[in-house]
Amino acid sequence: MENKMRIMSERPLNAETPIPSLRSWITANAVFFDRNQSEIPSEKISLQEWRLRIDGEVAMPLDMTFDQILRMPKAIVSNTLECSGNGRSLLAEKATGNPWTIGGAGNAVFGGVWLKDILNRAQPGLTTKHVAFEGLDKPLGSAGVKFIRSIPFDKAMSSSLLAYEMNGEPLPLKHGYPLRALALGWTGANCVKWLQRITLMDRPFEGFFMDKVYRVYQKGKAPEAGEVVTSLKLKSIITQPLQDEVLPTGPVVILGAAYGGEEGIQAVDVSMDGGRSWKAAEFIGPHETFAWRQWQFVWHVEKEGAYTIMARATDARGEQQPMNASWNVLGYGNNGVHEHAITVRIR
Ligand SMILES: Nc1nc2c(c(=O)[nH]1)N[C@H]1C(S)=C(S)[C@@H](COP(=O)(O)O)O[C@H]1N2
Ligand SMILES: [Mo]
Repeated sequence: MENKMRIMSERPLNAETPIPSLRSWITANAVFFDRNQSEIPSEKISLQEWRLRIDGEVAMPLDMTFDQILRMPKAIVSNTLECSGNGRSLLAEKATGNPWTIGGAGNAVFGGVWLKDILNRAQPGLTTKHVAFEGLDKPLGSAGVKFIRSIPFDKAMSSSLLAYEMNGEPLPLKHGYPLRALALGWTGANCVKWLQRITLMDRPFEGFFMDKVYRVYQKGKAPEAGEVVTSLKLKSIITQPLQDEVLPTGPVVILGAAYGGEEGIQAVDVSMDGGRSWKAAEFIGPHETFAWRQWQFVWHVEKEGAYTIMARATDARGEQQPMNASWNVLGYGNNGVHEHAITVRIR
């Protein structure tokens, strides 16, 4: 299989990571998935000109230079980023949006500063409830709506990062150079790229990207009334073998990754018989709070035939990944075991 990005649209650029590249704990920048609502800036903004504006419900509005941010205490955090719509094309019932399979997710080591350190400098007011992020990407289409998203103040103060480094390199242009927000463990939509302004608010930001999308709702219902997507849902993916692969009898090494956003992963079980029996997979590689856990299972198979392989994650609270995803109009958060099963042929 060719190890190339699967491009779903060029303008805006939406592309998923090839499955073999999901087999390492770190997803390389060159193949990290791309998800954009707008036009990626055509060239890197000059760091001399760049400013980060912090305003709204603050005693001390700020215009920070890049150099000031670099001189603040540094944080290095691994985080699995996933697009809310990842897995959408694997749903049994169609849903509108980019046809992601499993490559709308990746894990990276980000370097930057804690958002709380920046917000504290601006002295948040007591009425602050939400923190809105605005990027410098240009809207596409006639509506011309900017991608602005807000997250609860608690999340901003407890576990959010402003990243300028990704996997040991300056944040690549496509991924938000020079600075992006990361609500750790939350879906990509909460992680605004090309950050230029942070506004503290006494309520959630209102706008298309807050009210009409990134909400979980059913047919005939108003998007606004649906729940906003936040933490990644508990999920496991199988990265080896690939769907429909033909393999010889003998040991088959099954590889995968499991993640649960803010919840740690405790176990992954695999089934080769349609979910009748389950066996524990073994974790391999690093174990960090907001990062996925890589796992493997060595399957000794002697009998030829077609097999369905399933993986099911259990989080630190003992909650299990659902056997079937709960469907919604925009197809967000597909974490069904069945939806992510693969079939292989042994001969
Ligand atoms: N400024 C800006 N930030 C953005 C977006 C965008 O279109 N513009 N897309 C969001 C969505 S929906 C996702 S899934 C992630 C994708 O991040 P990546 O392209 O670095 O993988 O960025 C988020 N941040
Ligand atoms: Mo997304």
